[in-house]
Amino acid sequence: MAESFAVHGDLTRIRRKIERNERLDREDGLALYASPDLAAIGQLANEASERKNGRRVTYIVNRHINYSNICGITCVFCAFGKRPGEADGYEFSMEEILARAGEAASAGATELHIVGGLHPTLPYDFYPEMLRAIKSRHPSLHLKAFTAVEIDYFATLSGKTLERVLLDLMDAGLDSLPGGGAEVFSERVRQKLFREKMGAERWLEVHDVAHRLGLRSNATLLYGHIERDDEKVDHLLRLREQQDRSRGFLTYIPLRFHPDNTPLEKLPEARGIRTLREIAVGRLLLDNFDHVKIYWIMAGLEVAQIALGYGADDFDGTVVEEKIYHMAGARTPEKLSEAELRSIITEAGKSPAKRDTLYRRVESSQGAITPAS
Ligand code: V47
Repeated sequence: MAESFAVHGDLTRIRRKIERNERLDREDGLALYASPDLAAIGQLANEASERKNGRRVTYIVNRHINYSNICGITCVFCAFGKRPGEADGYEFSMEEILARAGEAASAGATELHIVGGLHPTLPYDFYPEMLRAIKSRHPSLHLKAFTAVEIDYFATLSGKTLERVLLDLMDAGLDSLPGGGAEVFSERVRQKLFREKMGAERWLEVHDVAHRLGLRSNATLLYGHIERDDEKVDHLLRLREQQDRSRGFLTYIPLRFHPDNTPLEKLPEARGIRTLREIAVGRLLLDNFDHVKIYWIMAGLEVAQIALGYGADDFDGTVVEEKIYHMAGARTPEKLSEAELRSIITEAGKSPAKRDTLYRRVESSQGAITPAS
């Protein structure tokens, strides 16, 4: 009984803080994870989302290109990366990459999302050459490429600074960075699940340098494995501090862990309720992020649609071909049409709006343009 009063009191305190435009703190974050009243938290998050973006829910026509899954390191949670010589390892040729870029451009995509493993033998020059080859053929495609982990690896590979690597890639056509590789900013979890990979400091440093060079980027959190609530709160607060400093994050994307085909496959899969809470808590703590994205590929379509009432204002995307989650057992399809995206958003009571990577409106041939609110 005493506990339920305390929990109720927490949400009342949090609501008051939000009404007074006061920042939520670590204690509030912990209370949001602990509260049984997910509906109330979702309502607060939906209101916060609508204050920023109205009833508009954006979507993007994009395509993912996972150019290779060959990777020199092993992360316990990852089903995508394969050691050199291992079965299921693959590497697209430049022709295959360009063919996918060409298909994306013909299908009306405005963005390519390009990521791969940490390939042990491809030379540094391969990466700027890949971007340059795509950009010279499709100058209007926005190239969102390489997670902070890849950028850090390119710096090691070339002996260059992060700044020099990013400048080389920008010169070749890089337009922004995706948000992957952050996982959970917890040294405890890193030691258990991804000890060969960079830690929080370096992930934040890559984004800091990128923002200072004028590149925008995204931020993620991988949830539903062995992480604790306090570690997720700390992760979100570090993202918020970084955003206060460098202002370059476009969107926050919580990513649901898929355990199949990994050593963690006995872990129970996080269900929809957990996804809705991650979206809502992210929306409430990250008051300096304009957008919260639901990535339907990992959340599942039904939950992704409901997340639009729990604080998500962006529904990513047409995607077309996806390997990271599908090698880890995701049962979602790999693509959606623009018409399907619009209908999912409309059915959720929101107003669909096509965007480019930088969240500028793009006219849609698929339906009436809804006014920006
Ligand atoms: O960093 C790896 C995650 C991420 C698994 O910026 C896994 O717009 C679940 O970052 N189960 C890559 N997740 C994907 C990513 C992303 C996706 C969509 C949009 C954007 C964006 C970024 O996928 C990795 C890692 O956190 N991941 N293995 C797995 N078994």
